[in-house]
Parts: sequence; C-alpha cells; structure tokens
Amino acid sequence: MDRLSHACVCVSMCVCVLCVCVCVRARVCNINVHDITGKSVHISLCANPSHLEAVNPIVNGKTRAKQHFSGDTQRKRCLPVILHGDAAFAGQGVVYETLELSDIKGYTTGGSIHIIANNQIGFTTDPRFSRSTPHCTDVAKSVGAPIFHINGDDPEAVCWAMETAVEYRQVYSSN
Ligand SMILES: Cc1ncc(C[n+]2csc(CCOP(=O)(O)OP(=O)(O)O)c2C)c(N)n1
Repeated sequence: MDRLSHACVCVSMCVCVLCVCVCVRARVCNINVHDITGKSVHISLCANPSHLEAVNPIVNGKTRAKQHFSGDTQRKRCLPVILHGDAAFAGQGVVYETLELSDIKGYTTGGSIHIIANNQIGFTTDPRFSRSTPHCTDVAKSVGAPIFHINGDDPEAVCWAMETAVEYRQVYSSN
C-alpha cells in the first residue's frame, strides 16, 4: 500500500512559475508574494469549505482566470496545486469530474499538481470499507497522470517527487 503520510508543498525550484493557486485542507484563504530562490512567486490560497473536495474546480477555475488575465497563453506561469485526503480523493465524484475537464480546451489549466496525504483512514473508515481499488490514487489513472508513492518520512523523496511532477507538468502540459 502507498504510505504518503505527510503532505508537503514545494514550489518548483526547477522552473520559473510565477503564480501558484493552492488549496490546503484547512479553511484558510490568503494571498502572498514569496521570494523563492530569488524569484517572486505569488501564492494564492483558496478558502476550502468543509464539503470535501468541493474546492477542486475552484482552484482550477481561479488558475484559468489568472492565466487568462495575465496573458499566460502557454499556461506555464500559473500552476494549480491541490491537497487531498486519501479517502476523499478516492470517494468524491467531483475529483473525477475535475480530472475529466483537465484536458478540454475550454477548461484546461495546462495541468495541475495533486498531493494526497495518505493516512490510511477516512475519518473512522478503513480503505477496505471505502473503495474498490488498491490505491487511493487510482482514479488519476483515468487521465494517465503519473503517480508517485512517496513515504513522507523521507523528505528528499518528497522533494524529488514534487520537482519531477512540476517538470512533467511544464513539459507535457498535463496533470
Ligand atoms: C462531501 C462530504 N462528505 C462527507 C464529509 C464528512 N467527512 C469529513 S472528514 C471525512 C473523512 C476524510 O478522510 P480523508 O480524506 O482520508 O482525510 P483525513 O481527514 O483522514 O486526512 C468525512 C467523510 C464531508 N466533510 N464532506
């Protein structure tokens, strides 16, 4: 079983991303400009309601709007990052609906990054009682997205996975 026990947002060190729309699982909303490796990155946190995964299309829509109004026609400078729980990612229909929109001309953001904190439990429910697939990430196979299973106790592996994911997204413009 995959054992991603700790979520970590690493903004790309390998590409010049100027704007990042992030959903965190707490219900906070914030906008900040951070100086990361000498580059100014605008990080926009989306307010997340208690309704699990409802924020997914909001993050993508916000990113798409930022791309539109900033003239980011290549969709390389604004990047959506979404954090999930394992049970919510496997269980909520809006996850699949949002993934299905990801490569449609009118909706694409040029790919989003998804981080799933897999604590092997959904509130009080074991995985065997909440999904039919071996991994909580299996729904992402529907769009052919690369999936990395990383142990959160290994921070270097987490950084490697994030850098690889961002690099993949920047090259192939997909999730
Ligand atoms: C749409 C919706 N259904 C049900 C709930 C109730 N609920 C709150 S947390 C939770 C389990 C979430 O599990 P997981 O995604 O694994 O996140 P964890 O809290 O374990 O990190 C459920 C079912 C909810 N908040 N929203």
